[in-house]
Amino acid sequence: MTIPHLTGVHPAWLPPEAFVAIGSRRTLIVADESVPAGTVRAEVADACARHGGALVAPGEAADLVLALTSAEPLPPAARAVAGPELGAEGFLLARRDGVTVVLADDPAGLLYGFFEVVRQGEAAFGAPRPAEPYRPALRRRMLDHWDNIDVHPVMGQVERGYSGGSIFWRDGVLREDLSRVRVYARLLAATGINAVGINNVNVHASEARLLTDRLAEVAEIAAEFRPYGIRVHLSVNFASPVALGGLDTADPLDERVREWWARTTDRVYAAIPDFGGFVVKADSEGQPGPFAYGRSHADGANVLADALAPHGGVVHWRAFVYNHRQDWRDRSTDRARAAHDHFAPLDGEFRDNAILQVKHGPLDFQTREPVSPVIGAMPGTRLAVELQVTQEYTGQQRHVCYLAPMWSEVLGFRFWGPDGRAVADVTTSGGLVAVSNVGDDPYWTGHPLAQANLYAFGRLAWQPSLGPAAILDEWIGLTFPGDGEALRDTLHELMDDSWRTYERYTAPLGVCFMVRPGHHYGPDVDGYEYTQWGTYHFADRDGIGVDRTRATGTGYTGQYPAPWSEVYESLAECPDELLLFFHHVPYGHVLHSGTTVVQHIYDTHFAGAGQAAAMRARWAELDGSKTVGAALHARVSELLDEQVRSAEEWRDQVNTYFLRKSGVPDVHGRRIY
Ligand code: GCW
Repeated sequence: MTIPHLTGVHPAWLPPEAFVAIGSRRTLIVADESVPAGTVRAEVADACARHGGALVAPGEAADLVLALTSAEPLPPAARAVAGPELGAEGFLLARRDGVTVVLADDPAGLLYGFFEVVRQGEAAFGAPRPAEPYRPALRRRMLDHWDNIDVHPVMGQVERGYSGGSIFWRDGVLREDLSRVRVYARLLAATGINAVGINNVNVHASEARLLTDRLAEVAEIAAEFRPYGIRVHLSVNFASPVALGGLDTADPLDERVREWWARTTDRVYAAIPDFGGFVVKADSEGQPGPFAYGRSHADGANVLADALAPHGGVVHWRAFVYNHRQDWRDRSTDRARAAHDHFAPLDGEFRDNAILQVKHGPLDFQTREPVSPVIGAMPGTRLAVELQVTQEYTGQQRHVCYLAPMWSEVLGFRFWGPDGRAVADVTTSGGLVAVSNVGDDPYWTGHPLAQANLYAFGRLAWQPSLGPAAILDEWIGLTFPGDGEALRDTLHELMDDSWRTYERYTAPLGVCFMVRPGHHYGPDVDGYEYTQWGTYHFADRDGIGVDRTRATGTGYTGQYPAPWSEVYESLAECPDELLLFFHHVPYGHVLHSGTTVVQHIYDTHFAGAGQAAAMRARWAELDGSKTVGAALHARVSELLDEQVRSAEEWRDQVNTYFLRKSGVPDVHGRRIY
């Protein structure tokens, strides 16, 4: 195998410099050629060819030893550190007697150990250090693409994609040259990702056929991911037995339907023996599902799980099920309740190889939501948390918005109080999934700085306890090697707090939405207020917010265990940043911060837009040609212009709206329209 190097595409966090430390050393690899151990050998050979090092034979002196514990004989440097069991993806990293050792039980562990040495660079060849085991905290670390084969008339080719077209398909067919997919796989493996869903969960007609007569395309894509230890998943349409199989029903309890799924899945595995499994969006926003047959979502998921089980596959079944045809006049229906209402009663009914994939918040990837109560309510179910790396509601890759701080909060949330388990502990077997932000853009992610979100997602899925600033630091060091402290400081200043900055100039205090309907970019305070989507803020002349209490509201707070059921229920205890998610309050309500709700809205919107302007000014001070490159610098500058414009638009619309509604003037007398 050869390592592909693309021209005209940004190398992201794997530029040639990232391989200098390894490529300039003598490296001994003691492993067979099985996948992905063979990849490690090819990687080292490629790095050595560029940087003057060499792959050496057993018995020769080496600076770096990469070995599988099963190798015989194990080189002395490796034998000296061997010990603990490392598991399928774990590895051990040590340095003694001038030799750096990576030891793994399994080829995948060797691959991750190799990329850990890449990440550490020279530091991996410094002072001696005892053997340290590395193991992923979460078993499944997955990216879902919302790619279509065809260009959808409204959504484009990639639904909620802000980085151009699909890297898989073009003009209705699989791309002839898939080397970019291979490079993508390499980037993902370097962050620890081990699964990818390749097509949109809204499965349209052409894409549905990937399961059957277009399966060869999936096999080709899987072949590009395989060398990097990534298994491919397919989003499938629940009604496939009807649409593709010619049956008159997709009832999951109908024997013919079960047989159809089993047979069809057998064929998939005949073509792709390491196929990962299915992803399903059912009974959601118009997608078909088991409700049509009076069956539960456990019935629906289990028929697919049973078809996959003999092959070791899993089904990711999404919990994003709610009534998207709600009447806005109906105050008793609360969309936030829906996933818990539907799924919590089914706990324990899902097969072991069915994973319930739950959006991190109860609504829809908003800038600020509480953690979905479903995650704390299903101890007998394998749960995966779903995040959006693609920035649908967080600036659409036109705004700088580094999302790792939000994700860390989610993963660290403790449903049962400070001594209870965190979200990351509840999801170890199900894992972490995110919607990818990648397209055929030369920078991969539209906004070059949005690469950091993709990188951070993988790293957090591997080790949720990593700090967002530390991850950003890694990303900066790898992506912009040798650019020094000034660039590092600038990027931290721009990015560390950018999620909170975005929050400041958009929807306040956890009230959510206020975006333009349809494309979801930019402000429209009442855009969704009188629609069917169940996303309301209820602002009137006296106050704002959604009463989700048990006492007087929708009862949503009761979906949390104590202490949160009490904390969120209580106006006095509810955290400021989520106040309007849980309570309807007068504009004069005083927050813990000491200001009133309406004054908080004015203050944060002026501050947020001001911070966006400060980010632009900071970036302008940077000499692009001497640091990140002139082209990247120019692209970010242009995007920052748009971010500043958009932040001002948000500020002025939101502030004007609330001044007009409430009649309460800004105590600082700033300009509101
Ligand atoms: O956030 C919403 C998006 C839809 C998406 C849906 C989902 C794929 O606006 O575009 O559909 O969520 O997660 O299924």
